[in-house]
Amino acid sequence: MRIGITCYPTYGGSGVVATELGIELAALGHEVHFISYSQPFRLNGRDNGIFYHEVPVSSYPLFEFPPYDLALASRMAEVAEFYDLDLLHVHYAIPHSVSALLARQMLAARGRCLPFVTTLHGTDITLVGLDRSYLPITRYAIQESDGVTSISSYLREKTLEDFGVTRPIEVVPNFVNCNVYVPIDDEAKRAQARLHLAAPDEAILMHLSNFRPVKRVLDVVRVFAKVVREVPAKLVLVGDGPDRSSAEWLAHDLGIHSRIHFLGKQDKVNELLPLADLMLMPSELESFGLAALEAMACKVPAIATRVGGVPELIEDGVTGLLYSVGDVDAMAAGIIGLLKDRSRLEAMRENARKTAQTHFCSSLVVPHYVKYYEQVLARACKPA
Ligand code: GMT
Repeated sequence: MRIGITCYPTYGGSGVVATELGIELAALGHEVHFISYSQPFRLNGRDNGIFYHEVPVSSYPLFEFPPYDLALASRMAEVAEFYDLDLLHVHYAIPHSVSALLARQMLAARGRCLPFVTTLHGTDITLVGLDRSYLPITRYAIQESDGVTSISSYLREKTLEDFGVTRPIEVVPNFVNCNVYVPIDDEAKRAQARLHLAAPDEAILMHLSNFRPVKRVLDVVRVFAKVVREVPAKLVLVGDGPDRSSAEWLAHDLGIHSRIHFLGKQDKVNELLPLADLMLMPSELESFGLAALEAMACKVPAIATRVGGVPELIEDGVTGLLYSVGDVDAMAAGIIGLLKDRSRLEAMRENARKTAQTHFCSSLVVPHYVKYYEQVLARACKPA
């Protein structure tokens, strides 16, 4: 198949999923065309079968807000025509599904079928999509999509309830490449690799996000401040975003700044995650929680909040621990308990990897997308 993929190319879970999907599809022999305003950050431009098409957005003095969604629709239609695309797959409904809808109409007027699949990721439904200024158009574009997938059952239910769409929504969970996200099973090697982050007797707690308020990075720092009173540990914060400076201030105020590594944005998170003992994900809301899955594949259980689609990924007490949002005391107590009970932690580490392998490996999930594309194509492009 020749598939056009559109996503937000910057740091963010939906862009990561879209990019990894493109890479996996190309590895299966499909031709993948990314169409976006800049190259998705996990693409290195060298993969066979992957092409990138930039969307130029002209700015005129008259345009206080340059219409990216229109430029995107034009580019989608052009790329579909020039490269004979079979379908478009857009990640994050706003505005990508609207642009895809326009591209489909433009090509239909020329007698060409170009169906599109919309994958819902989270705040496109739970936050942005419910903003009155975006709701009607988002609902319309979801309803008009030739196929709609969501990354968790939670998000499907939320979309059906809040948007009242009647189109069936297929749940295709997020995935991880279980051959790239791997634990370091050689203990001596792992111990050696951890040394640049922590002393041998220190635990390593990790957090990975785009540091937006929804991630509650300040809770990560507060939890760590309590943990470190009881157990020698270091905190490694991976990522950057609006709440980074507040987190740095808080770390200073709590007197724990020297125990925290603020690493900023990192490309190869698969090399960092296996060094951690635990991942912290105390988010206000997660429709899935991709960072936790990536950690689990590396045998790192997550301490997370019982929100959105997280319980579909993490089984409380088995593959991680789940708490109420903001319950810093309980999270800290749970972490301290686990770090002091090495055999329980070890069992949880094994379970986390096993869950990733049995339910969320790209080798299992990507064929689900391919099958879904085939169904959509058969339905949408029937010969007259
Ligand atoms: O909604 C967002 O935070 C944006 C979105 C993104 O593009 O980063 O994240 C969502 O999609 C991720 C990938 O599917 C999920 O793992 C996140 O749980 C989800 N975020 C939220 O629901 C808050």
